[in-house]
Amino acid sequence: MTCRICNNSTYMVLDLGSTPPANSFLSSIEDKIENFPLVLEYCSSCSNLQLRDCLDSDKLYKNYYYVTPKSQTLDSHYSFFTNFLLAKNYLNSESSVVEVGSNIGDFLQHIKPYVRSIIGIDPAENIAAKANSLGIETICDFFSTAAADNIKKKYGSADTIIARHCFAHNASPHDLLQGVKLLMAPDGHVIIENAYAVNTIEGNEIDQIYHEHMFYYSIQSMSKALELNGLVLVDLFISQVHGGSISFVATHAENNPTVLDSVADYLSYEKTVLTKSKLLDFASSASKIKIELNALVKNILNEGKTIYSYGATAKGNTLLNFIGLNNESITYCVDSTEIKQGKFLPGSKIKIINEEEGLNNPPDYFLLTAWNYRDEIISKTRESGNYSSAFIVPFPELKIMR
Ligand code: JHZ
Repeated sequence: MTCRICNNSTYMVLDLGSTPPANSFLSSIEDKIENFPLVLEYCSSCSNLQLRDCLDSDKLYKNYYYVTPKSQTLDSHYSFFTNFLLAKNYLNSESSVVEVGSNIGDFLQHIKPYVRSIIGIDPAENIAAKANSLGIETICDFFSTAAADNIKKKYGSADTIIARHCFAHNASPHDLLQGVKLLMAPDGHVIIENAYAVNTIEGNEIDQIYHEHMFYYSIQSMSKALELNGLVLVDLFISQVHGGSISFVATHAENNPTVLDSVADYLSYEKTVLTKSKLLDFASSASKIKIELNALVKNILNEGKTIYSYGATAKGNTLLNFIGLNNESITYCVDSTEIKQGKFLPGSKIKIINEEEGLNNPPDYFLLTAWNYRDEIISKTRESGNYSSAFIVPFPELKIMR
């Protein structure tokens, strides 16, 4: 295929077969759902990983089930991230902030005391309505050049545009960046946080691949995309959130800004990871986890023991569907998100129950499909008095934690 960032040719890295969209939870076990191919491609010109086939956004986001969970891990990430933005003056008490893909507004709620004004924009009707009901002004729309133009006319330019874990969710990065270019104040900044391709590859995180994640950004591919839209990468912030993330900081290229050393430092390491041989290792890790996890589950079930999955995550749905595990081997999936409870995971048809039910009638093993919250979820389980359920942690290497 042709790279959606730089127009050069790509090659295939991994084919995970055909799966349903990861957040399309079923209301009834009888519901039928369509599968779509999940194929990862690499462009060696701009070091960009992307899906070969992108689904129509309306299909993915109109009615959305991902609601930012209440989590200590996320709260402390918001604090580190905000401190970084304030310390570097990418945010200050005079900043007007627009957050793209703001979900129910948790992050905006967090930065509200430090800035002049906040506005969110999110395409999911149910999610934007929830944010507004919580007092966070949220426009219900996809961010695009047209949406940026409307926001600018109504509210003026934005000093800081923040886009956390949503840039990868759009098949047209150039349209998003043109929107940023239009909306951002002359001396403003945009901060784009995303799962980092280096962590995805090094951590064997094959489950980060699902239809919503159309791009797996690297410093090289993001720099290229920015450059093609009159913007320039000036700084970055690395964190462990969501399995390893990067926050790209960019501004208008015509300002000829200083590019901080952080960019060159991480770039040189990135180049040692995004290589043909490491991408091949990543692809082999998919077959390895498939064999090992299936064998482990089979042994556990042969001993007459039970398994629930923990976390009705988008990632988990890639894992279960790729491995071929379903409600015959995994009895329930436990999740704290109210609108997911009572539904069934797409593909595997495992019923989602709430955390209390999961803890009142615990299994012998939890398959930790929300492994990015590993320490928080294990501590919470132990603090509730459950010392009996072991946790199967699938990434970076399959292991059992007791
Ligand atoms: P979580 C989502 O991916 C969706 P997912 C999206 N596509 C994206 O890009 C990433 O996030 C960043 C539950 N939970 O965040 C709540 C508990 O039950 O890993 C959530 O359903 N108990 C936008 O879906 C799920 O786990 C807990 O204590 O792969 C976590 O979902 C905690 C902390 C969470 O993302």
